[in-house]
Amino acid sequence: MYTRTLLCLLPLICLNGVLSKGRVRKFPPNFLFGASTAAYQIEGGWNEDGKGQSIWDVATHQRPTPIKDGSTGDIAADSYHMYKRDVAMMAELGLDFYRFSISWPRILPNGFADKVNQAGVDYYLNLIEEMEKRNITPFATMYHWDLPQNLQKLGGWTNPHIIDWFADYAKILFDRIGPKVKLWITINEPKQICYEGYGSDAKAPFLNATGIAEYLCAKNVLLAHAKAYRLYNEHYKKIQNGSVGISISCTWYEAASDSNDDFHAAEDARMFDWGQFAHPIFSKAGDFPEQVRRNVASKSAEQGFPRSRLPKLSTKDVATIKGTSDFFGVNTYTTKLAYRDASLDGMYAVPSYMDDMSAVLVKDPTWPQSQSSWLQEVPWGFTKVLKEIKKLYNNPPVYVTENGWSSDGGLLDDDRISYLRHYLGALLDAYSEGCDIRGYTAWSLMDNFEWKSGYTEKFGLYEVDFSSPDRTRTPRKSAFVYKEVIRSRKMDPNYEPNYVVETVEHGTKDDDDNDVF
Ligand code: GBH
Repeated sequence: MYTRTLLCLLPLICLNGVLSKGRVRKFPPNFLFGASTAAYQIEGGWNEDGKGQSIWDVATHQRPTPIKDGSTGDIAADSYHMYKRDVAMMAELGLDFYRFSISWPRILPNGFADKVNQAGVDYYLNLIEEMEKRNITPFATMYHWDLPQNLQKLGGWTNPHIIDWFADYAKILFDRIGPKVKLWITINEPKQICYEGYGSDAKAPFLNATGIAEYLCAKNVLLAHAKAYRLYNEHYKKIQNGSVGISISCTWYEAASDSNDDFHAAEDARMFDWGQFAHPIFSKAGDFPEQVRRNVASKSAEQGFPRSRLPKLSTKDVATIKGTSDFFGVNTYTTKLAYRDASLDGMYAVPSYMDDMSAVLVKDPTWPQSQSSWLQEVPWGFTKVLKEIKKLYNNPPVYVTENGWSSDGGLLDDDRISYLRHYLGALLDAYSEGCDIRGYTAWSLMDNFEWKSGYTEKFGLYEVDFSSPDRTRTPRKSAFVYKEVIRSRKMDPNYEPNYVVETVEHGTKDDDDNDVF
């Protein structure tokens, strides 16, 4: 007591004390805050009102199940019925925008554009209308992984015809939903679609044809994105006046040592992970990054393939893809260390994407660990991702379209609060170094179906009670912290909400629409 009083007589030290967790920092004027979800992860209503089956409906119904807890997204958070509650939550948080995705097979049950399911279109129009009442801007993603099964039968993203199928789907969205949407994302995370879905078995359709399928997919995804972008630009932009972009998952890979080899391992890892998709769209030269073209070509030759397993982008393809994004949507969560180790030759299958990259990727055990094995809190890696995008791609406008933390549940989520504060601080660091960052999106508005992990990893600002028939939603402590950031347009690391778990639980259980804020 005595010591503290004494120290506070010295203004400088006293100030240091007050700022022990860092200083209050302001967000730039016009900076936007949002939260994100994806259709399959929250909607449920998997076979209602004419919806067709997606590759995730098929995957989760497979026996034996590929899903960790044997669960499905049949009901999920039931947002197909609970969307009014979802919008009330957005309003409680004070969100500027909400990023959601549209289910392709809900709009086009067979994947093709011959038959439009009006009930599916109406669901999204109703959601948007509800958001309009609360002044929340819709930020719509056309594709977040729930491919119509009918198209998967034909090879899905490995079939070049999907470029037209996707553009047909985009046209229907622009025609029917476009008048209400000013912010579009064509595709969420091409690398995860291609590598996790086709190159490995981490995501549906579990094709697991590495070294081949992810590269076929990459070319098709890029051309499909570009075709949708150009369609909007040529036929809709003048009337609808919106922006169209793409969301790319960008993990930071840091060299494990200052050796030259590790420097190149980290660079190759970044180029394989996100440069593969960012370069063709955002770089001045276009095309796949040199590191990716070179590595896959030389490995393919060594392995006796008559040509590179990475399909060529023709001069026309390069021109078609280049410049097709009004902003860079960055999904980013974590950082890994990368190194080279020749003695580990043979640790990866041949041929494979990982062998082509030839980097060893590891976690640092000292970094805080979330409930998801791959996700650790490394805020400086976030700053580095944003600065690298500025450097490589001439400082494009950036929306951080996903960022968040997983826990194993519970309402008192101080680990998520710490992550949120540190990542917002890291974002402001990048901003102060000149990065053109326009907005931030928390993943996720609420707990949801975390793909192969089922319901075992909770990312929500709101907890969802998956055992209750009405899927009761309750704000976690982090929701109040985020709400204060949005209200004040400041990040105050010392802000502590007055959060009492019992009261909150009681309040929302009694009345669904109870505004607990
Ligand atoms: C996002 O992807 C998705 O868009 C979203 O649907 C999802 O719910 C959210 O993240 C949370 O997972 O280190 O080899 O184990 C995040 C993309 C997924 C990329 C996990 C890295 C780990 C690969 N990340 N992945 S590995």
